[in-house]
Formats: sequence, structure tokens, C-alpha cells
Amino acid sequence: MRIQLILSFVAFLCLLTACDNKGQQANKEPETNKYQRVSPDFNADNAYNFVSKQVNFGPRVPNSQAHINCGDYLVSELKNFGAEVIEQKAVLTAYDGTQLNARNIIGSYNTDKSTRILLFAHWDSRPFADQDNNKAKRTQPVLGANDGASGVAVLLEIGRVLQSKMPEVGVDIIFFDAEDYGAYSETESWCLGSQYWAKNPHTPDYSAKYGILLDMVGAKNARFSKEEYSMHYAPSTVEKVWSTASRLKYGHFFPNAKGGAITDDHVPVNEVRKIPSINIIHKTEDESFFEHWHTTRDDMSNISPETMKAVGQTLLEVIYTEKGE
Ligand code: AHN
Ligand code: ZN
Repeated sequence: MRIQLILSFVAFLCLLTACDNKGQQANKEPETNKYQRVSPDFNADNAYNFVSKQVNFGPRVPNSQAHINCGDYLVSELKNFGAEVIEQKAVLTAYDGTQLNARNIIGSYNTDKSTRILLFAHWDSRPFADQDNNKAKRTQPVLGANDGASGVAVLLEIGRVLQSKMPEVGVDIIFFDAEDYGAYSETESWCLGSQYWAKNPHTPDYSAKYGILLDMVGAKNARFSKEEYSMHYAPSTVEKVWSTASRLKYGHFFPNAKGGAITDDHVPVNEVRKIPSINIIHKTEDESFFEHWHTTRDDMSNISPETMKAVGQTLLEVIYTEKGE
């Protein structure tokens, strides 16, 4: 008798919850007030593998064999993803007089479109880990999993997506060389590849509606603040990218916070080529770069597919919501 009572009570409870679920289902808002993404999926595992592939060549320091091998790989990958590829080779003089055999690698999509978006990152890695805690390691080269390879990896995955479905606009991807061979006291010594390209674009009078630089976009819990040159030269692009990230629920990576000015590849693109360009770069709340910046610990252990997904999907959404001509 008692068992029966309990059983019927349990049955009664089940009925109640079933009714309740049904009620919730019926009351559920139609998904209309939820933002519907228009861009194809950015595959974060692919992006992760593109970082690993670059890092496995070793440090991509100009004039090294690893640098040549990785450059060849990037050219073949862009071609594989359907881009029209132009290689721009130049001998550039570093601050210490070293002649760098540099190579800017450019991959273009929808070349007949006049409305163009420029996406860029540097692909070289720093010759000295001068920020390493261990003094003995400061003359060693940097692997640059985050500082270099992460931005390139996000752009390779974007190239793969572009091939699968063309957006309305044209897109140019540039992997700049010789960004990281600089001396901290000499502003001009950084960004040699982008400085060269800004004065000698791959097509005469090349321009774009706006440019987006990716720098250190692969670390766990990355934080991208609104960098000062970006806000000065391209505030509407900053707004577009940050609001798109927020709509896609990636707002925690893109806080509404100002960051200081950074000498980086977007500076010559803004100042010489006059393309309004922003820098998506990892900066902590206390204004320092990502933890292992310019150390021997900038390796695969820092790399997070979640961070690259947030950056890559946001960029794809920006690209696929852009109207072309
Ligand atoms: C300077 O430290 C002068 N510029 C930062 C640009 C940079 C170096 N990004 C990655 N590595
Ligand atoms: Zn660097």
C-alpha cells in the first residue's frame, strides 16, 4: 500500500514536470531576437594546426632555413586555398646593419571587386628572446607561436573559408616579413616588411576600405583593448569589429577599454598607404603584452583554439556582412 502510494506520487510528479516542460516549450520566444550569424563556420582546430605547422619549422628568423621553408609553406597553403598569390622579395637593412632577405606574401580573393578589405599579420619571429627571465636564454630566437604564427593561422583559416563561399567584397591577406627584428629604442627599426610594402604596394596604387592587423591573437584568455593608433585612424572599424564580437558573444575577449599606442604593422599602412587600419593585439589591463612575449616560452602550450575562434569568427562575420561593388 505504501509502495503504491509512493509510486503514484512519483507518477504525479513526473506528470507535473512533463506539463511544466511543455509549458516552457510553448512559452519559449521564437529565436527572432537572437542574432543570427551569416558567416560560414571558422574551424578553430584547423587554425590550431596552422600554428603548429609554422612552429614546427623552428624560429622563422629572416636568413634562416626555417624562414625559407615556412615562407614556401605559406605560399603553397594560400594557393591551395584558392588565393591569387604574389610574393614580394626585398633585401631590408636591420638596425644592426644585417641585410635581411625578406618576403612579403600576399593572397588575394575576388580580384575583380573594387571594394576590398585588407587583413594582415607578420609571419617572421624574433631573433632574440630578450624578455626571457633566464638571462642565458636572451640571445636565443623566439618560437613565436603567439607572436607571429597565431595571426597567420587565423588568416589561413579565413582563406580556406573564403574559397568555400565568396563574400561580396574582395579580400587581400598579407603576411608581412621582418616585423620583429627591431630595437626597442628605435621605432623605425620594427615593421620593415610593412614599411617596404606601404611604399611599394604589390599592385600600383593599391587601396582598401580598411585594414585589420592581427598580432598575438592565440593565447588563452586573451584580451584585446582598443589600441590608440587604431582609434585615431580607424575608429569606425574598431567599432565595427568590437560590436560584431559582442553580437557573437565574444565580448569578453573584446572589452570596451582603451589601450596605449603600439608601433606595429598597421602604422605604415595607415600613415604611408593611408588605409584606415586597426590592430587587434593582446594587451593586459596593466598595459603589458601577453605573458610570454619575446621569451623562449612563446610556444604551443599558450595556444587556445577558443581565442582563435573568437577572433576568426568575428572577422568572418565582418567580411560576410560587408556590401561589395
Ligand atoms: C614594440 O615593441 C616596439 N612593438 C610591438 C610590436 C610587436 C612586436 N608585436 C609583436 N612583436
Ligand atoms: Zn614580437
